[in-house]
Amino acid sequence: MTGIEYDDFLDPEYEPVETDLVCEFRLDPAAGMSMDEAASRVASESSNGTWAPLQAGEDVTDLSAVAFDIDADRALVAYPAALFEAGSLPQILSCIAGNILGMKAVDSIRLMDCKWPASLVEGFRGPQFGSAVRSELLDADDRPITATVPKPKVGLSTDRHVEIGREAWRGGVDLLKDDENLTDQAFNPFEERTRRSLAARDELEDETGERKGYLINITAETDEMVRRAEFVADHGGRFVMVDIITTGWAALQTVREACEGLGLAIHAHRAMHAAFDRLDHHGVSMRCLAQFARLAGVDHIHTGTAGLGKLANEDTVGINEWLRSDLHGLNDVLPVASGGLHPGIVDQLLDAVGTNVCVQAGGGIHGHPDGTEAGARALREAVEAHVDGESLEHRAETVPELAAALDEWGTETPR
Ligand code: RUB
Ligand code: MG
Repeated sequence: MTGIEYDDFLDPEYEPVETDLVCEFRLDPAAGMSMDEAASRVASESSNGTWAPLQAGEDVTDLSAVAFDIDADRALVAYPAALFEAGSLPQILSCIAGNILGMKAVDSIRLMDCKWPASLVEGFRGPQFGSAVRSELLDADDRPITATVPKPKVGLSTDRHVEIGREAWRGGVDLLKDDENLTDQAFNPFEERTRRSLAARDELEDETGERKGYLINITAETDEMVRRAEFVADHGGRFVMVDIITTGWAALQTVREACEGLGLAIHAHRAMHAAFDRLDHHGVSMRCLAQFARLAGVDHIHTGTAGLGKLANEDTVGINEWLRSDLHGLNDVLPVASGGLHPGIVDQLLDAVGTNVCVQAGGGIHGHPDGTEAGARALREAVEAHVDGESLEHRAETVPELAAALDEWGTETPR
């Protein structure tokens, strides 16, 4: 190849080969620009082109991407695998979700979906446990996992936090999770919270006869996250929580590597995802963010509530299906439904998302009129009723905590 011209990047007849990474974009071309031109500019800027035709000369590997299937506002772009460094999410994202998001050639552009070739997937660790956490780390192999996050999300003293954890575990939830804003603050320091909460977990395991877990938020600067993960493992923890978007993909990959040796499962919280995925015509879809997270190796990830909770969500059901689908042998990821859930919505939620999930509620447990333990029991019973094929109302006849939750919140979705 001696030159790189714009039309090198568009070929309607192109048939992708097995080693290509194929990305689907939604495009709104700038004024005066056709879809074909805009799509070829996307393929160019995200691979080896720029705004001007180039005299590339000799000694250049041909790493051109090609736009090949353009239909209405969608374009597929195929990238040769040699363009990428397998195992480096930052490098891959600098190509397929980099400069192109700000190009004047498009008024808006959204990375919708990716089809990953084996050669790229093999560079990543993927999840250490995935949905196997249900049986390997907990006693929930025949039902959805239940989880709660203490509220208020920040400000609880360590004493109060640990006590709320005890009540929640005693009431029946499997997992206690730190909220995203709680890391290592003076009112509730990380090390003391970890030590005391894990000791409480041990007591509650003895008391209830069930394995319980604590999703400790280790989110911080990368080296500090690794140090915190080691601290958790040293004190008998089996899970850590990482806020994966605010932390960043490279840091997540480093934590995943550390967790391999420590045997810790990673719970991925996704605060800030809406900066990428909330606008349906621009940014990076949650589907793609979930794909990056699976490659990096999280074991659980929040994917929303199929429209039933308090937060706007994109295609929870489709994303969950992708997380469970085969990806060249990589483990699956357990989807977490969270954000405005309460026992009265559980039936509708599990009908929509299936039972291989984690159901997590904050306000829907700690806002129960009779307190946290009653709220936890109501959530667990709602989940069990669904699995048993029993209506919530019928179960509530014998479970006063569930009856009180239904009286309080009904079966409405909150705003
Ligand atoms: C849930 C909570 C979570 C959000 C985020 O509390 O604090 O941070 O649900 O969830 P509550 P997602 O149950 O009181 O709303 O990442 O799925 O949007
Ligand atoms: Mg939260």
